[in-house]
Amino acid sequence: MAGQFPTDFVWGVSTSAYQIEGAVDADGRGRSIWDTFCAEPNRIANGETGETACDHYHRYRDDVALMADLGVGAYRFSVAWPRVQPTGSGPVNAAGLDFYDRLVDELRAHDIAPMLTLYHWDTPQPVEDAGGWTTRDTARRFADYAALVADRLGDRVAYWVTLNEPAMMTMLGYGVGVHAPGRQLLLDALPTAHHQLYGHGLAVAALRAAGVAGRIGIANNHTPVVPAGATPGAEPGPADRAAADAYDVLHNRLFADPVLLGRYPSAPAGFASLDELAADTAALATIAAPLDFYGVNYYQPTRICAPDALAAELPPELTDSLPPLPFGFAPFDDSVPRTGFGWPSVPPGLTDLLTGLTERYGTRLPPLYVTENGASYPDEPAADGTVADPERVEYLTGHVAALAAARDAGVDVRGYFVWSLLDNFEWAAGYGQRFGLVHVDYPTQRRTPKSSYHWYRDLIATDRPQ
Ligand code: GBH
Repeated sequence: MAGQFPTDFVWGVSTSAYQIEGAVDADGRGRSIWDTFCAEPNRIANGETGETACDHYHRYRDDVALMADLGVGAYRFSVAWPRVQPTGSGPVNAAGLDFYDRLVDELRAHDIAPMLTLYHWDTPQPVEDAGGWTTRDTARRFADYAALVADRLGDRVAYWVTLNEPAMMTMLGYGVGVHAPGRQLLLDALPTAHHQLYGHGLAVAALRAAGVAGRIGIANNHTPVVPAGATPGAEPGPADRAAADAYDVLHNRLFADPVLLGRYPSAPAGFASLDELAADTAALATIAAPLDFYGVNYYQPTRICAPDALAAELPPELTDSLPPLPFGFAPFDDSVPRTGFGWPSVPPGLTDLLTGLTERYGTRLPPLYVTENGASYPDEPAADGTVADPERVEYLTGHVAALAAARDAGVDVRGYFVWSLLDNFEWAAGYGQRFGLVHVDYPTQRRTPKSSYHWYRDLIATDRPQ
């Protein structure tokens, strides 16, 4: 399998700050919207929080050692904005940035290329209090923060990722409110997408102005959208196709077109405010700044039907209380394997996604990296202390094969990052969903590599000149 990949193909693992670091009060860190959200009742499964998480802030050397033993060529992590600027503006908190300085040096000492994500959803609370991504000013603040990080780490970071999944921040954070900051603006959340994308463009300009040595990109999550009838086996009709097109705009093209083409997709019915965003051509010119790579997070395809069908992705209390969206989520056939979250495992979706992006964006598409792919399962240690996760091995094996198929089809994809190195704080699901190649026993913080870790190590080793 790995023989199909060139020797300079980058095998990596991904994490994010709030999901692993803990140490929320250390060294002058300010509060983020996730600290606030987790403290509210009924937001997170079992009332869990990222207060301790994997205690990576104190155990990062152990975690880098795990990566070195795994043999990865790169590590994608995120910087917590509230560690760098505790109130989201003003001078740098040097003690907070020191942590990432130590981490980057530790990685480089082990020949692991740092891929640094500037923003993985942990907005400083004072920035949210001033409007968060509903205001354009947040984009400027984000670029100021980017410049502070570039100033300190610009000589040593190999890859810069501006934003992680602005689609999820828009839909889950501001649209339906199952993530921080917990707003329920529905399609009125579209301006938050525009402001994030503008922040991305301004941050790219700030990184270029700082003369950072590394390559610059973004990590968008994409899902191939499949028009479907509302019941398994039913053929999709015209209303289902229109709904699927609307969802494809909302989830995929709304975030990729401005970045790669400098324009918004044409607005489907119900997306009136998209036309206003499209008129902001000055911002679009900034948003379309040329990138050195394009990061893609892939988990699964989505089957979309006309809006009268069950909105399977949302909890019932939300679907009951909100006005209807212009699409519905159709179920997958029972024969499709599910991850612990219940998400379908569909490896060919990754091939379809990568070839689809290549076709749609053509020469405007920079080299691709799969910046996240992975699955959760309820992994627990056996009596002898080992952790076997054959389902994750199967999920990853299928997706690496799908990646090879995309390369065979001519896709320029240069790296693949497993989500995640460690079991960690899985947002609204708390600690119940385990995505790691390494099991974390939270009470003791003991790390135990799972069988998938050994599988990945073998894959990487066979791809390396001995
Ligand atoms: C990523 O988001 C995040 O970047 C990361 O922080 C997170 O830990 C990781 O994925 C795992 O969740 O099958 O219809 O229920 C991924 C966004 C949104 C992808 C929900 C899967 C499930 C749709 N995810 N989606 S459904």
